[in-house]
Amino acid sequence: MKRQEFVDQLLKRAKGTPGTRGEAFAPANIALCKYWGKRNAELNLPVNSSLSISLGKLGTRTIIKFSKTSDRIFLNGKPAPKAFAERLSTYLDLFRPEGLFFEVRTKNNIPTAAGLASSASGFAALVKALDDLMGWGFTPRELSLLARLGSGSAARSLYDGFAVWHAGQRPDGMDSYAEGLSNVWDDLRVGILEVSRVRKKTGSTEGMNRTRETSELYRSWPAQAQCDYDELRTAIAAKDFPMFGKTAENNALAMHATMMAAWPPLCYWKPQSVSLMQKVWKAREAELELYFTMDAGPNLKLLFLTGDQAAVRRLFPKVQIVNPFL
Ligand code: 2P0
Repeated sequence: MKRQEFVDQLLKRAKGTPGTRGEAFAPANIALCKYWGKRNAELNLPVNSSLSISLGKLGTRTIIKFSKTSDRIFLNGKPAPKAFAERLSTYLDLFRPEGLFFEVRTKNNIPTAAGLASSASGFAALVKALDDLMGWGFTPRELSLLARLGSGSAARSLYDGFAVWHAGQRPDGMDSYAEGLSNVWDDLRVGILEVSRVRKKTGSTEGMNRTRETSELYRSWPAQAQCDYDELRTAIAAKDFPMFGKTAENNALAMHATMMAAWPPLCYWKPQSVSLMQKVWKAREAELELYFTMDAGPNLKLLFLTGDQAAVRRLFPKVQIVNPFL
């Protein structure tokens, strides 16, 4: 199935009529059980289910209107870079009424320094804003199916707090949606440790395709991801922080191991990433309940509870701390 067919099928369920303006916010999210590998690239269907935590008020706000002559895309108040604008326009083609163009103004309130301004909150905010403009009246679940086509991880950014993205089994991808979990973990904190702001050489899509095609270790990934997903759900329900942290950290390291075993090898780490990991391990040996996760980049995201916040700040004075449930 082509993505246009997928969209057309979904749009049959749309209700209202278009207005003149749409606006929405979506939070960034950090995967605790990672999405790594596509079973269908056209429909952005993942190999495994994933689970994430949103970053509260940090994310993307987007305003969308119709435009007469051409698409006009702005990022953080300036005309967007060409590659960014083209990616959005191509995505908007899926929803474009005949002869119409869009004006999109999108802003990230995630400090660029955090290296977190991602496609996840971007595409989630865009589909929410589109829903507002077009009057579709879609549920978050339906919107997650559309956000997924823009960027897989965007499916999870439709929700605050914990979210899961079901891998699904259907070839048409209609069961590969995300949903929010009602669990709230008030004293959970995410700490962002920036190592580098430099744009990565290998994007996630290319990275996961290469890993899936060439890494022998990737064979063990789907089973580990399923197991970690189940353990995280159990740990979240029980608020078992050691189990939660251990599973998230191990999942991230296993994902990176599959990449390093790819060819050509793929390593998103910098020397400083490794020294920060070692600092976390040493702190844990000294009984601090501190864990980390990492995405397709060199930055670390620390996981800890509010009771240890002062100790974490002492160890990492530059850490940016986020309350995911604010
Ligand atoms: C995640 N990542 O679950 C994983 C962990 C990076 C490492 O989702 O190809 O930008 O657009 O679907 O969503 C980043 O990949 O990839 C990602 P596409 P996306 O958060």
